[in-house]
Amino acid sequence: MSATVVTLGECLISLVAEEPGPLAEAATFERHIAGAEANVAVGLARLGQSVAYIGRVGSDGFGVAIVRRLRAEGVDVRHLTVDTAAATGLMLRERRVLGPAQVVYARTGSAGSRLSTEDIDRAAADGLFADARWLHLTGITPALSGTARDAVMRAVELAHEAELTVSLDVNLRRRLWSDEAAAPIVRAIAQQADVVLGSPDELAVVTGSSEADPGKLARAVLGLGPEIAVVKLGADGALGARKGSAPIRVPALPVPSVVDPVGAGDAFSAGFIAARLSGAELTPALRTANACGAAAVASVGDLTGLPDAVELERLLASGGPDTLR
Ligand code: KDG
Repeated sequence: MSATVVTLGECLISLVAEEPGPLAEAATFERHIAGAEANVAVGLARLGQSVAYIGRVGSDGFGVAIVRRLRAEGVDVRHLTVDTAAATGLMLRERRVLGPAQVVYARTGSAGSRLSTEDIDRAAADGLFADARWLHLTGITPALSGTARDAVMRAVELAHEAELTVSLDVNLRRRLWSDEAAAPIVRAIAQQADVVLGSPDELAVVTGSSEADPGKLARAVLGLGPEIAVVKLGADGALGARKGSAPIRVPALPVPSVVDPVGAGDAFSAGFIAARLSGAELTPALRTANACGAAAVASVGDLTGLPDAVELERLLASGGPDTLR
């Protein structure tokens, strides 16, 4: 069994406050599966792409829950290893109707952060890279530890050898590292990627630019080497730029009520990658990405709202009746 997309990172258990409001008052939490690359993997699997996930979880109930869930979603977890020397990473977060939601991590020294080049080499020896078409990375994994950073760089090397398309979703996590620490590392990955996605503030860090204009930021990204730059603009949609052509702006799918914004960027990336793998040009790929992002924010939890192909088709065709009966 071979996978079209390979991704790697830390999959976490996310405890999400049941009620919106400040973390200090949150007394009951729902358990969800999270982790940017795992979210993308599930998003891709739901859209019918075959995808393999490389990582580590602890030898605990949370690790078991992660492996079971990813497997149930159709993700190839043969290289999601159980590490008996560390615990599964945790993330706790409040839900806010107003203002940004606070996140607390308990992931220092976690099993996921112990990802290393050995994990990547083992997966490669099993043919994972040779058989794939796409490698997806985020800027979270290199922030986890030195060994995780080396693992990312090794994966890039192997992807180039196997001629895979490499995408990087910048995903700066300021609770894990500062922009100053992140900049040279994410820039080095971006320079070796074919597709770079990020919000304007993230792309400004990667490029070292003080531009606020998305089109100019995208051009600055292309100047680092990638073929495609995608600026995620949330409720304002997305801008895509390709070397040698004018940038394209695609509006978002309106979401009347954002229930939980976390995971929207990963859903966006999954939609974009799935569309490109199916041969879509930049504009329809951005439209698909926007629709997936919109679907994600309409339910609680990172994975919950990720659409399958049928739901995606409905969303893209929306404008029709609001009830299907
Ligand atoms: O994009 C959503 C992620 O932020 C979340 O799932 C957890 O990967 C995560 C992280 O490191 O913040």
